[in-house]
Amino acid sequence: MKNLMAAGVAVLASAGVAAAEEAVLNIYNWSDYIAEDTIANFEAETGIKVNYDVFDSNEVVEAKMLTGSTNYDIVVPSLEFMARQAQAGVFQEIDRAQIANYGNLDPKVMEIIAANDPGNAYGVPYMMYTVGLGYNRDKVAERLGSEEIDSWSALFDPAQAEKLQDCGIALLDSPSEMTAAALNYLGLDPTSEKADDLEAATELMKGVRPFIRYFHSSQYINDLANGDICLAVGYSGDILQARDRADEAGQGVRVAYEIPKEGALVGFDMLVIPSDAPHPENAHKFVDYFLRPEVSAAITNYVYYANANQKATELVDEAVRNDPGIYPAPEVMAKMYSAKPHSQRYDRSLTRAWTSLKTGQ
Ligand code: N2P
Repeated sequence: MKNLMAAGVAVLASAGVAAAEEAVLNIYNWSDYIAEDTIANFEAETGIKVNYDVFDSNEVVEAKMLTGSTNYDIVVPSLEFMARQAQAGVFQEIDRAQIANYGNLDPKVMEIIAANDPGNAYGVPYMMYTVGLGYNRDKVAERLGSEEIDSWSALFDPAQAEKLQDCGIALLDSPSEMTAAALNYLGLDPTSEKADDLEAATELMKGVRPFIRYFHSSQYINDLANGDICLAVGYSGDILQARDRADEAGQGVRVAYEIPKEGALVGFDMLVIPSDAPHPENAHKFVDYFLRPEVSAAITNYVYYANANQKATELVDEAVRNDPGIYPAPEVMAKMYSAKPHSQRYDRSLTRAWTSLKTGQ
């Protein structure tokens, strides 16, 4: 009897500890990357209040993570950035025992990710993206003679970029992703860290620098939708969201997304939990909620990025599932490349090259 009592007290005490975590969850995610009701539904169901902040740059996230004490419970870096941060010890391991829906993740995707997150210890894939070209069909047709763009030459060939200068070209303010695109266009390894290759890629971009209106990693969504720019290097779903915003505005702006024939970057953004997260149990609850098929599918349907939840696919709208910009065909996938974590040394050179490109010095 006494033992039973003791066991009961122990159970109550552990329940007390679990309940002691404040009903708060601090999330730091990419902008335009969640459905309208994802957070509200989670809050209503769990009583957990979510503070939701957004960013549009891996470099910004990395600087914060490496400084520590961010107060975030969930952060969403891209895999190649996450890998380096994990090595620096800033994340805690995902506790699968707290995630009943973990088994919904596609094992093939998890295996690919494991190359950069051994054993899938630290991250759960959120969404997959590609980095390609978004453009205004009519403005491009007027200037380049076709309303289809199929090559990175629309950007990297100075003769073509010059023709698009007046209607506005925007580049991602992402040294890693822009430089990889330039390397790939030159026929070089997009993950090369060789000094000569970086110089060649930077020179290529400098050749079209006079025709670039701005460098920014989210502004292009509205600008494409409103017809204020005509070409953007951007993230697949963001450009497809721009296409929808343009349609909804009804001003006749037609936006398209293209994975150029030379290939493009494919990547994964990863849900991770910082080591010093104040609410790790709530973070696990959110990851579990996200991995419900209907929750993953609703986000994909809204933001136009593919997810790695194999049980969600049948719930994804047919138009989304059949959109080659969201779920590229196997022959297109074969031309895609992924990024690798940079060495510190390369990162410094890359930052220097990027600054010199942007400032023109
Ligand atoms: C969301 C952009 C996510 C893709 N707006 C870049 N990691």
